Amino acid sequence: MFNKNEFGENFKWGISTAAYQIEGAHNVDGKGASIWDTFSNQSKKIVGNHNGNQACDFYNRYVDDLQLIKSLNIPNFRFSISWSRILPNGTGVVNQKGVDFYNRLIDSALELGIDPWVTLYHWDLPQELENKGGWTNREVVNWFSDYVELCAKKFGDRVNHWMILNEPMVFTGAGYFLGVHAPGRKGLRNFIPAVHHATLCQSQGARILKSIHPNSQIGTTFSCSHLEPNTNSEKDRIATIKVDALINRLFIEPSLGLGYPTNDLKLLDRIYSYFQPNDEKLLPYDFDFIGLQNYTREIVTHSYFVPLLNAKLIKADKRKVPVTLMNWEVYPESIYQTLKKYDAYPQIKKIIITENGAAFHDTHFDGKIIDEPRTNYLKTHIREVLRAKQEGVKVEGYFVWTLLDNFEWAEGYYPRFGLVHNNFMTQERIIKQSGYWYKQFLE
Ligand code: IFM
Repeated sequence: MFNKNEFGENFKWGISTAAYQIEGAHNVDGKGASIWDTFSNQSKKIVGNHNGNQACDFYNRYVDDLQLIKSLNIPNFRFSISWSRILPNGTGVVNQKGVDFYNRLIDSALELGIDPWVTLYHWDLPQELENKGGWTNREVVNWFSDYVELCAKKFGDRVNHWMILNEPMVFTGAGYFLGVHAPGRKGLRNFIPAVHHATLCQSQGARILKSIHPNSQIGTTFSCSHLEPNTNSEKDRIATIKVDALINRLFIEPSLGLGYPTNDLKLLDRIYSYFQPNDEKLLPYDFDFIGLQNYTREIVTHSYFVPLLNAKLIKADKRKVPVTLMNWEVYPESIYQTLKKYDAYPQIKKIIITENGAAFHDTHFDGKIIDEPRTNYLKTHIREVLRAKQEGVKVEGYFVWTLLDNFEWAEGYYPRFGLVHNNFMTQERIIKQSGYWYKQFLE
C-alpha cells in the first residue's frame, strides 16, 4: 500500500463539487434562473423527472458541510459560482445577497483552514443570456468577461486558485450538439460557434483574472479519456485519431498556442467562419495549471453510420468489463495514460487532477454505508497517479469527485458519486466507508 507522503508535501488533496449539483435554493434571495433550472424543470429531460431545485440544500447547509470536509481532513475544496445567483440576468445588476452567500462560504472555509478552489463556469449559464443565443452568440465573450471581473473583484482577495471553465467539451457537446444537457440545442450550427466562443472565454477570463490578481493561480479544466482503437485496422486507428481530436484536444490545443486540431478533424474546418480578426492571438493563454478530469477509457471503432466523424465509442456494457453506474469502464490505468499524454505537451506547467471518482450502488448495513467498489476505485486510481508522478509527470494535485451524492445532470439523483451519502428527503448526511478511507489516507 502507498501513503500520502509519497506524493510530497506540496501535493494538493481535495474534493470537488459544482453549484447546480448541490446548492438548491434555485429561486431564493434574488437568484435568476439558469439554463439548468429551465431544462431540468421541463418534462422528460432528466431521468425520473428530477431537478436541482433543492439538490443537497448546500445553500442553507454549507456551514455543516464545510465541517464535514474538515472532519474528513480534506484541505482543498473546489466549488463553482452560480453566475445567475450573483448576476440574475447574466449581466448588469448585481444581486448582493448572492455575493454575500459566496463571501460567507469563502470566509467560513478559510476559518476552518480549507482552501477554496473556485470554478467560474460549471454549466449553469443564466437563462436570460441563453434567450439571447447563449454560447452561440459572440456577445458571450463580453458577458463572461464582465462576470469574471466581478468575481475577481468580489472574491479574489481571498481566493488563490481559480478554474475558468469546467469541461467545455461536455457543456458544448451535450448541451449544443446532442441536446441531452441544458439548453437542449442540437447540431453543428450550434456546436461549432459555441466551441469557438467558449475557447475565447477560456483565455479571456484567465487574462482578466490575472490582470486583477497577478499572484493568483489560474487554471481551467478538461474532461479527458484514454482512447484505444477497437482493432489494429487502419479504419479503427483513424477513427481513434478523430475522436481524440474531438474529445481530448479540441479545447486545450488552442490555449497552448497550437490552434484547433482541424488537420485531424475536418468537420471542425467550419469554425474559421466564426473567427474575427485577431482571434488567433486571443485563443492562447499560459495557464498556471491544467485541470484534468478522468473517469474511464473508451474504445473507438470506425462507423459508416456517424456522419462526418465516421467513428463511435463502444459502450462499456458491450465489452464485458467492470462498469460503474454511468456505464463507464473501471480501468485505473486510464488516469495514468491520460497524465502521460498531457504531460507530453511541453507548454503545460502543472497538472492537477480536478475530478476523479465513481458512482455505484451503495450497501446500507447497520446504519453504515459500505461502498467497497468506490473505495477500491479511489485507491487504484490514486495509485496510478503516484505511478505517473514517480515517472516524472508534473501532476501536483488530486481532487475526488465528489463530496455528496448529488444531482448528476441528465441522470438525475440516480448515480451516487459522493464520499458522503445524502438522504434527499431529510438531507441527512452519512459518511461512507470511502469517505472514512480518504480521511485516514489524508491524516
Ligand atoms: O458530475 C459530473 C461533473 O459535474 C463534471 N464532471 C463529471 C462528473 C460526473 O459525471
